[in-house]
Amino acid sequence: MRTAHRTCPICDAVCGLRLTLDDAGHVTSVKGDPDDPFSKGYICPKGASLGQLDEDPDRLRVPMIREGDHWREASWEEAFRLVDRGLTRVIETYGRDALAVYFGNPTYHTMAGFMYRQPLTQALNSRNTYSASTIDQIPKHISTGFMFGDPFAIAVPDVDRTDYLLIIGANPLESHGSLCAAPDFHTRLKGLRERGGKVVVVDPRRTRTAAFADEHLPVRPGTDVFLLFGIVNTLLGEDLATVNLEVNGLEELRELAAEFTPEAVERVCGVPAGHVVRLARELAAAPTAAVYTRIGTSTAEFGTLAQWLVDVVNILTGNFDRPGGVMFTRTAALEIFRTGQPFDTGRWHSRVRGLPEALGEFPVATLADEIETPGQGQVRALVSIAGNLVLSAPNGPKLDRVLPGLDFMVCVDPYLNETTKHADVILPPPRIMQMPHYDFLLLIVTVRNYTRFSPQVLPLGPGQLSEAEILARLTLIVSGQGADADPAALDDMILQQILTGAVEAPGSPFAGQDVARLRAELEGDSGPELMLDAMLKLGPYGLSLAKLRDNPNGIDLGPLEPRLKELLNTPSGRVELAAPKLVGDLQRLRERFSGPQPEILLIGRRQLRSNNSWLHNTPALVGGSNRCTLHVNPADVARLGLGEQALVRSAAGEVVVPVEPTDKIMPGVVSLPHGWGHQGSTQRVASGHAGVNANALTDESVIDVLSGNAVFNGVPVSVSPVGSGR
Ligand SMILES: Nc1nc2c(c(=O)[nH]1)N[C@H]1C(S)=C(S)[C@@H](COP(=O)(O)OP(=O)(O)OC[C@H]3O[C@@H](n4cnc5c(=O)[nH]c(N)nc54)[C@H](O)[C@@H]3O)O[C@H]1N2
Ligand SMILES: Nc1nc2c(c(=O)[nH]1)N[C@H]1C(S)=C(S)[C@@H](COP(=O)(O)OP(=O)(O)OC[C@H]3O[C@@H](n4cnc5c(=O)[nH]c(N)nc54)[C@H](O)[C@@H]3O)O[C@H]1N2
Ligand code: SF4
Ligand SMILES: [Mo]
Repeated sequence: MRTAHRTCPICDAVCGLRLTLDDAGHVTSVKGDPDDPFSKGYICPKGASLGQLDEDPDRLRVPMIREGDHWREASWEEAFRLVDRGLTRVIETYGRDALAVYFGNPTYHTMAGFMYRQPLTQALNSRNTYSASTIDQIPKHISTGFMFGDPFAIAVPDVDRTDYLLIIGANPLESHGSLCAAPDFHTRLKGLRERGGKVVVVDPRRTRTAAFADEHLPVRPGTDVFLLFGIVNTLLGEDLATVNLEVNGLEELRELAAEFTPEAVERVCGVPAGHVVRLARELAAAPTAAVYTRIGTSTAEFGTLAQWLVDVVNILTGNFDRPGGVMFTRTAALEIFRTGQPFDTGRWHSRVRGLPEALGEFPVATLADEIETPGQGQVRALVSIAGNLVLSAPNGPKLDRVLPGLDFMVCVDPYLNETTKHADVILPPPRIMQMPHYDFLLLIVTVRNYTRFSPQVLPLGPGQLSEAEILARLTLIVSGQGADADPAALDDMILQQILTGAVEAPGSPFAGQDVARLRAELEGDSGPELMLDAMLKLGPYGLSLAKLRDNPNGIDLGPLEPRLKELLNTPSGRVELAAPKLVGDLQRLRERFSGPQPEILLIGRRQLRSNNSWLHNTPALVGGSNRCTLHVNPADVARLGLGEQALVRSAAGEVVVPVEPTDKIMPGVVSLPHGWGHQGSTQRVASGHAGVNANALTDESVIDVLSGNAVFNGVPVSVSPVGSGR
């Protein structure tokens, strides 16, 4: 028996875990790590199932090659040769834009997913680059890009010190927080209330978070922008604003907000005018306050405007970049993602729908169009890394239909599932216990400065490849170096780039140092570990991989501190409250809400024991309360005459789904969780709990125009009893 320490790789909470393993390498127990200064022993049912997940008998252990409907196991050599032939032929015949890449959510949680993303994208040099960002948080990058000149200037609520937390469209007691890494959100919110603070939740559903809060305000899906404008209108109209940053556009904002009186916004969003006014007054009066929002407002038709106004309210109440308000994390690893370049979107546009690029990517909502529509630049091949787009993308079934038309598809994924079944080759990463772990991305949004590295718990078996090596070899293949090129050479190039960047950066404490000497001092057992060591040594705390190894429970680096001045990168040097592209989207907002509104709107929900599309094969995580059902208010059940099952129809498609009547959801709104609809996968447990694909209803033709983000919340649907009216 032995004990190992490991950060949980599943969700954004980055909990520290303490594992017990037997001599054969089986995980016999998973507990929260009481000595982790950040998560302090917290664990949820998903983390507790990490052992089962890790040893899932349905996980792929070796590369798989598809021949027609038949799959066979293959050696890595054969698999990479085939990938090289398939991808190279497409590039040589049709050009680089014919090869698309998708980086799915788990790439945000692995070291390899972070470290090879840019090299792979650069080597690919295709406009058809896609990631989970455009079915998730891209509106936040765009709004902060325009406001602060830095698309990564994502401020997190200072949950542990604030006196007032307004949560709009997030359910951290079940999602465990996102763009706000805070293990054990529940205890943190309890602490907030115990110190006399207040928590208010705006959500069409009375979620676990809403039920815990002091106050829950139901809102009509997709209309949070109105609520937020009503708050801005009150703050400015009642002279409650205390702006303590250098800003541009305050007067323009005042003019823009003028039409959104509390009475006017009430008519659209359904939150009574009196409450809108009171929220504004409470936010302004609280000693400190923070407004926090996530998926409920981000994957919505006006996602970018909503993210913008959340920061605006935090600025107008004097809470931006100050303790107790919203602040920026200072990460231990050098922030190589901050480019210092001026920010804009639309440097190029997608071929079929003419959608603007954002952060170098096109929206996932148009990937199927680019595959399906013939012509110069048509996508003919796809590299999908940790993605299950048939279940995750808007109108996923459309991808299910068009993926078989590709000339070649390769997936890096541990499962043969709804999406990877279309691949020609699947390259499986090793077991979770065989991967070292560092959260390059999630640690940039922690509510305290914190760091933790987990070495691999078990070594790779003979002939097994690390995910780093898989991605490195893919990178070498798309750069034209073939299936046998040496991944170590790529790692050296990446290291060289990191070190040279730091040495050449203006004002860097490493300016002028000798890159070869810095390189010689690096330590680590793999490319990504050497890269981490470099980034820690070049980072603001002067840490190292060795230091992190000596502190397996993680290191607390102190509370967040103001740092906007350092990040602000607008041409004016000021915060832009009324950036032209943001303001330009207001006309679309007015038009969208001037006519009659749909009678029933579909929204999503996250479930405590699910994680997007990939945990349903773990027996402990399915069944009981974790089912794919449609939440419907009892008044709607009666009005629509629903029985046990309902037919839900949208412009994109239809599903038949079990009805779960609950007064936790407001009338006129129904909710279906995503990540279900398990079909054609070899995941035996998941197939027995199939559920339906929520994204058979979401419409890829409707997007948040500024960011291209998918719209999962506020989808117009009709709901009818099964067996009638078909
Ligand atoms: N209707 C609706 N749709 C949604 C959402 C919603 O709220 N409503 N939410 C959206 C959001 S926020 C997100 S982030 C996306 C997520 O959607 P995706 O990007 O598709 O991500 P996941 O479903 O989390 O996992 C995708 C794949 O990663 C594989 N995987 C797991 N671990 C690893 C690993 O270590 N390495 C590799 N290579 N693969 C791994 C899994 O087997 C799975 O096939 O879904 C989006 N879709
Ligand atoms: N257990 C679990 N945890 C997860 C995940 C998971 O699948 N399961 N996924 C992870 C991922 S990829 C992400 S991005 C995060 C997301 O983290 P969260 O955003 O906290 O997760 P959701 O449960 O989607 O919360 C969105 C809330 O918005 C509400 N909502 C829907 N439409 C609207 C609207 O128009 N306005 C308002 N105000 N609210 C609305 C929904 O009812 C829901 O309660 O969670 C992460 N953590
Ligand atoms: S809350 Fe998230 S990080 Fe923590 S144990 Fe659960 S799944 Fe893992
Ligand atoms: Mo996400």
